Amino acid sequence: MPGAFVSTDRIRSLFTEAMSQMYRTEVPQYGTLIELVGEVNAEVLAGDQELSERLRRAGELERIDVERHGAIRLGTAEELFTIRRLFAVMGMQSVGYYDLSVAGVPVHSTCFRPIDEAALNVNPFRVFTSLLRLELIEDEELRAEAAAILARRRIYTPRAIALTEQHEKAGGLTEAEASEFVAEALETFRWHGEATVSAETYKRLHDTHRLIADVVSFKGPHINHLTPRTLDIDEVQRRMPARGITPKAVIEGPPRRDCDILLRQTSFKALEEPIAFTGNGGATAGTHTARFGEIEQRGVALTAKGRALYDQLLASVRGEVQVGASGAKAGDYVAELAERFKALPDSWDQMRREGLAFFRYFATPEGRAAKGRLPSDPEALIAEGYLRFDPVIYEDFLPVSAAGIFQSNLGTDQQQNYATRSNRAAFEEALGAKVQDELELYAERQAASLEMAMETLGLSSLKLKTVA
Ligand code: OOG
Ligand code: NI
Repeated sequence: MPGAFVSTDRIRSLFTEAMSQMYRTEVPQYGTLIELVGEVNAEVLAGDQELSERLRRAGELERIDVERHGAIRLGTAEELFTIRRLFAVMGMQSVGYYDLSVAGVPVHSTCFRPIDEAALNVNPFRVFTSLLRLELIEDEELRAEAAAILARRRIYTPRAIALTEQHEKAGGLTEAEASEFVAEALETFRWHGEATVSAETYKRLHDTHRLIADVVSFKGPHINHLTPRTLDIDEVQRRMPARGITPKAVIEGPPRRDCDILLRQTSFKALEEPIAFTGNGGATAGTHTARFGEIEQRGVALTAKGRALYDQLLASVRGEVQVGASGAKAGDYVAELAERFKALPDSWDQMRREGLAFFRYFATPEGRAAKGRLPSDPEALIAEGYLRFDPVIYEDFLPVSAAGIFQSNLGTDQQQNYATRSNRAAFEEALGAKVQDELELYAERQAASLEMAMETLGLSSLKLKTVA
């Protein structure tokens, strides 16, 4: 039907595909990584019937192959405001606030991603989006200069903005508009080998913080990595060297477990890319490192209680064993992590009973068949196989892990402590919206699944203790 709107899910899928293709030509190692992850995922699924079944039930099996996250770093409030509108065209909203200044990185960030389960299962594309905090630069002159440089650039094409406005006004885009939008929006994420500054300015920015040079010196916020989701991160990491990829020393996040929690990630070093700096007598050549590779493995989303335990356990390990820049003590760290995390139960049912993680409930065929003569105790429903539950996958990021990823790709010599802390209000003002609370989103999905399951069983008034 000509003139009909396409879904935001479709626009997001088209965009992810276009981005993936662009990144594959820009960073050849990304193609190698995708192959490796695909190979390991296929092996894991073939060897683990229970996992394949669980992913199929959750509607996640199809999304694994297209599942990616990326990251960009923006320079100004206006850029952040506009990216929110642009991502909305693709059905992505801002979830979570991450303050990275505590880890010596002068940015604060959010995750843009789809919210509802159906949209997540079509394509869960997420973008870790950071905003530079110029106010954390101490040198006043340099701060003013960086602000002036950023004020001059236009990172969105006029057509991308026009189509975003069209989407806002009309409530959607047609197929033709959508494909034009995808091509135009992609321009913002493209790599530019020409800097907008001289080699001398770049050096001053770089000496203050490598990240500042990366944000300020270029025409746009090049996508700096695109991460596939693996079902066995340890195995992919093990096979990386044979493919010419050298990962960082330790995997960020929780240890390997039977019941995966949250998010485990590892990255490999940025490319050193040739850059042309501006100059009076013509361009001068130099190099810049911005882009890197990363893999992730996702587990169950934790409740506030589970998350507090995770944060506490992780902090205790990090307080005990510091992994050196060249990976010294990595073995001790991994051993200590595994040991301390024994305090967090490694069974879905125990995590559920203790209210540590979120689950999706569903009525079983046995439950439907026994409708009318079911036990009234919800735990009995579970024990007798009438009601089942599966983990709700964590769809977000982890600030401590993100700081580790930032640091390893910027060089570990740059630890700094900024006096100013978290400034969520300023971030939301720049964004032009509130960031959504991820815990609320998970809790809503859990509650909705339980309500539906109970209704199916004809027991809609009952609630599980751990869920209430
Ligand atoms: C983002 C680093 C964080 C993750 O997956 O936690 C990140 C960046 O380097 O811009 O990608
Ligand atoms: Ni990442």
